Amino acid sequence: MRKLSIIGMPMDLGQMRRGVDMGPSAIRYAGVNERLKPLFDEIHDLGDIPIGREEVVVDKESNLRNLDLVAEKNANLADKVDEAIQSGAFPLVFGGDHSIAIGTLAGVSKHYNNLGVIWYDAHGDLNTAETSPSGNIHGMPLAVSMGIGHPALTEIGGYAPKVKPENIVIIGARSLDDGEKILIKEKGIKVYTMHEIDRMGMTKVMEETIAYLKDRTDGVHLSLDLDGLDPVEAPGVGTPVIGGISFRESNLAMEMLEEAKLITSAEFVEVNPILDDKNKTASVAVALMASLFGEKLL
Ligand code: B3U
Ligand code: MN
Ligand code: MN
Repeated sequence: MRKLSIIGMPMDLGQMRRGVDMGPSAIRYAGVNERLKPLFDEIHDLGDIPIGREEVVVDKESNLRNLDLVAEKNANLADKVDEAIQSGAFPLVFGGDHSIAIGTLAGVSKHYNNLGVIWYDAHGDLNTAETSPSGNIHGMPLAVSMGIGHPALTEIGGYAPKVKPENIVIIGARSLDDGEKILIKEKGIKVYTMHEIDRMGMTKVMEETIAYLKDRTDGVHLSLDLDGLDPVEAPGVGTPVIGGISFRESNLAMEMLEEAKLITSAEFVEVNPILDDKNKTASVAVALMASLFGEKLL
């Protein structure tokens, strides 16, 4: 039986642009439940994790904006994701800014010995308090999940790391900070920047990604930041970067992942309806989910 659990994470504390907390609503408004319904035996929408409207706190000393709240809320998300998996469902999380991947991965990874991660993003999200230009935790979740960062974040779920560097594939990168580039080289993380996507084409990129992860992992989490796509097609994101992946390439990527039966959990993040054009970005997210879960053109 194919069962899906949807969890909304209306988190905007990992960055400074408000409105991304409305991402889960925007995705639901774009018709996600109806669109995915024919693709599952059962869909349980578990609603949203409560976040609250506390004022933004900048801890100048740690360079980690809203550390305590981001940690607390992600621990709640981790529990919810863990429960969903225990119930036999595929967990699908709607963001929210990308700091929520810290909680999603904390909930997912305990169910696998060798979790793989596909990080579909314009950014590396590999900063630490020391390397971050912004202090925004949404620029750090991949480093945190490797066990690099503040213990309040790396230890969520009571264990670290959640993922090994050699089990990570980053796709779509085109805005990497200096510290992130160093970490990528140091840890040997596999990265397909826009350069490789342009040169090789998305088909080859996905064939290689699938072959690479299939051998070495026992489950693969897809963490899809909508800013991985080009801002022309996905304008409703907080930090758009020109020269991104097209919708067609992204849709193909989702179809290839579906064919490979590789993905065991997923999240779609950074949808900000305040910055969007008639909910276009949420609709793109829903279309990509449909392809990921097996909707066919014919
Ligand atoms: N790398 C920059 C910018 C950034 C990261 N993730 C997003 N933006 N969405 C930072 O602040 O860490
Ligand atoms: Mn991101
Ligand atoms: Mn990004």
